[in-house]
Amino acid sequence: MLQIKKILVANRGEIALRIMRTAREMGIATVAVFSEADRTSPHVRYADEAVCIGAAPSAESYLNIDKILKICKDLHVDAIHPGYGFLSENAGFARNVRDAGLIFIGPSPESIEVMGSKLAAKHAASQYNIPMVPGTPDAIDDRGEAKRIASNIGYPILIKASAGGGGKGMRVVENEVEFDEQMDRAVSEARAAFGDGSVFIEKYITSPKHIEIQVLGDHHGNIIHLFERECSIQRRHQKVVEEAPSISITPDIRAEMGRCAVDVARSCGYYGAGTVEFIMDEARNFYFLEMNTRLQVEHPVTEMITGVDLVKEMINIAQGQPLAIAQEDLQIRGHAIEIRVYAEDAANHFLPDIGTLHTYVKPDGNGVRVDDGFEQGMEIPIYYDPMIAKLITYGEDRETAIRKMTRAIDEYQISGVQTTLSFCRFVMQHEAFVNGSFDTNFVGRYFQPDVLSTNTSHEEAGLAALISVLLNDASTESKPVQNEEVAVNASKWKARRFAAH
Ligand code: MV4
Repeated sequence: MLQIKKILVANRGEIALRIMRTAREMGIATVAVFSEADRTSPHVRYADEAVCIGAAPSAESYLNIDKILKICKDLHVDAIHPGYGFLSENAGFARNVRDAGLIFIGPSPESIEVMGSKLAAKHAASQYNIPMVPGTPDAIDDRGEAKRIASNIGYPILIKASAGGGGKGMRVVENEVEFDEQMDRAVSEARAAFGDGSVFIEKYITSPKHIEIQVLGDHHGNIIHLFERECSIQRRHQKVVEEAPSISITPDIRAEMGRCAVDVARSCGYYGAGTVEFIMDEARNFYFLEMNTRLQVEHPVTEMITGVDLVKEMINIAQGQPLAIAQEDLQIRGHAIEIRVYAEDAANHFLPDIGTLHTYVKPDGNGVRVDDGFEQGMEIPIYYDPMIAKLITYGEDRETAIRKMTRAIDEYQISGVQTTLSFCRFVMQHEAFVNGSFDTNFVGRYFQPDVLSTNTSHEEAGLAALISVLLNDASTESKPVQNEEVAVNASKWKARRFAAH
């Protein structure tokens, strides 16, 4: 049996540390790569070896494929774990890794490619009996025909980019009058963001719950699922609270959704860890949306309720071992909730709030897990995702997990930057969250900044927006700005960065 002896983690922050910890438990040596902004990061100190790969911007460091492969060669690395984000769903990278004679701890480049296209994913899944939202099976090239299909489905409909992710290139169309205008927008947005203007239509499910299933597949054709995660509490496609199991599904739905997820994975010959995304409507009909071919941010809640170390399984799979767990061996034990602690000011339009962690004291105690990559005194770099930590609580049932979360949030001491902790406390105490009657509209429906009763400043937001226009800084690999709120967000980073120079 092949034995991985040294893993390079092509990532940073909490997930790099998370992966290295499991590697160490398995007796595997670790190599960290880091940018100039991350020189003092815990993941760099934790690793057995660490190499600086370049300047702070990701394009010059964490996304530099040639440099990463060169380091692997120089340090006799056997395998690369990509974590999430960065190169994790880059089929070309997975192929480069394979061609360099190294092991990519993840799925095949072919699986990444198929699932990276929503239309290709649907085509693959259509070999099996998997419910999908009514819509067009292919990219739209004839608008007349598309409009006929839309009126057959019934408005509102949703136009989606096949290459899309995170809601980009997505447009709701309320009626046929709006069709052409929204189609033009979706196509140009998709072309700008992904270099691919292919779009398709689906019936718009207005109040869905977002439920995803964790799967594991090995190189021998075995695929299992590790139940669901409920991820409906999100804001502008950024998840804020995740939990397992979901309060909204029955054992029968769970079994059927699990079967569907395994079939989706089977449809592309999947191996490694993956997540199959579904939406569920008010009548509890669920539909397959897409598959994420990476380890996800919210994987810890699944680990807590199953007792499975997902990174360990990923490494064993990559070594060619058959899955040691059978579907029948798995059961749900207890309840886990994760909140994402972002350096954002929830009371002020969730503006990213960079700065120094003057105070940073983590909660602890029974049923509390903190996955983070920062320490007191460190600065939150402006170049990357502003997530400081993931706070996970585990208890015998949902009520216990919620109580533990509220207690842990209150113990968490962070000063120097504003965080989403107070917002998460608001969620934990909200009746709709507690009784499970929430969907993906939760934040928009129930949250107004003044419920946090802190320093809301519309003036500051307006000023930041103005500075944004004046600066027009193109030095970051920023995503296309889609709406006013995102523009304001981007601007505060720039304003602060500007002030620092
Ligand atoms: C949908 C939908 C309603 N109807 N598709 C958002 C991102 C992408 N992963 C799919 N998304 C959605 N697709 C149909 N036919 C609503 C969403 C959606 C959503 C999905 C999951 C989690 C949060 C969301 C927030 C807004 C919209």
